[in-house]
Amino acid sequence: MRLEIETPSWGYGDSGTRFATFQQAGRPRDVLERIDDAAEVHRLTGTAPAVALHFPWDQGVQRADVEQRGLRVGAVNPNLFQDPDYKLGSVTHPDPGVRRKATDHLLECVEIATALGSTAQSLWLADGTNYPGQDDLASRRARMLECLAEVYAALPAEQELLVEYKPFEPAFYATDLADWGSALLACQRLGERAKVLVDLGHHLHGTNIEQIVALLRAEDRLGGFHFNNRKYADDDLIVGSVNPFELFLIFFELGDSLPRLTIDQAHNVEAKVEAMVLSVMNLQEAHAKAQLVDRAALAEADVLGGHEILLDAYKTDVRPQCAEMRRSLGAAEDPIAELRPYVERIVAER
Ligand code: RM4
Ligand code: MN
Ligand code: MN
Repeated sequence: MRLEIETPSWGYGDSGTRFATFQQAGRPRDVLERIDDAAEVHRLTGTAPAVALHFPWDQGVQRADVEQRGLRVGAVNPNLFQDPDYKLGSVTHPDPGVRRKATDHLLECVEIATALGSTAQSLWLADGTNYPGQDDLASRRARMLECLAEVYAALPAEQELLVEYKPFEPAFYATDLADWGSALLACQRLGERAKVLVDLGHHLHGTNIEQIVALLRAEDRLGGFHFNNRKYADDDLIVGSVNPFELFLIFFELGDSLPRLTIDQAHNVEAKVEAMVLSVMNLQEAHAKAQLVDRAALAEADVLGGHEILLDAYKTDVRPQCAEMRRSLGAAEDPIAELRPYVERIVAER
């Protein structure tokens, strides 16, 4: 019942691949309708009380718009990846004029977060190079740190700067914040309210994400998550759909101290609101299973005994208890069934 998930405004609008975007019937026409969808996900699941916003995509939204719908504003996300000026980078760009523009956008997002009552700016950089020799890697990092230090200095005390990493895409040779280590070192330079954000789709194959979680948590630098699932790379599929055991192990490492938990998904062929509801339910179940682990017995167990204790918890069917939990929160026992009238209405109205 303690679980609180932020759903992303950008996860409700149309999205696509590099090949095509398929429009969905009932898709939101503006930011207010995206927030309506987020409110419906919360109404049905009981544990999605915040909506993360992306600027300038959500430009113009007011705090009251969000609160009137029974939600609060989650993290504010700047956009440093679409303007043509950012072709060769944003805060790492060789041209100081472009770096100024990027830094000003981040500073504007600090003000937006303040006005909306948000407690974090969540930064993802698309910056990187495609060819060896294209730019000087150390200089790019120095430029980035200078810009981020200016932003960090402008953060009010109640705001955190969350720093996301990603190994490749859109850059295919050297991404400027490619892994948890690059992000952590940047955060340590900036200050204690700079923390690393772990997006489950942003790792190379074989990476032990739960170990990264344990390490960042021990350093008090785990700022939060972008939940999704992947088979190959940044696939942005429904969290828990491909690798539910990994999700369970992440919640096991988190234990009782839950950081900011945000969904970051792009549903291209599946129904948007339904996919978001399923994602929240998968998070509820993974969290519930992790709570079942007998930690006292685990501390005493031998090699395979410990493994068995984890599997006992993972193999428990917690769906009835999660349905009961939702009911006691005033949400839906069967959210997918109860979603249908809302979908019929938005398809007709929009
Ligand atoms: C990126 C990254 C960011 C998200 C954008 C839209 O791959 O995951 O968090 O804001 O996509
Ligand atoms: Mn992300
Ligand atoms: Mn991503």
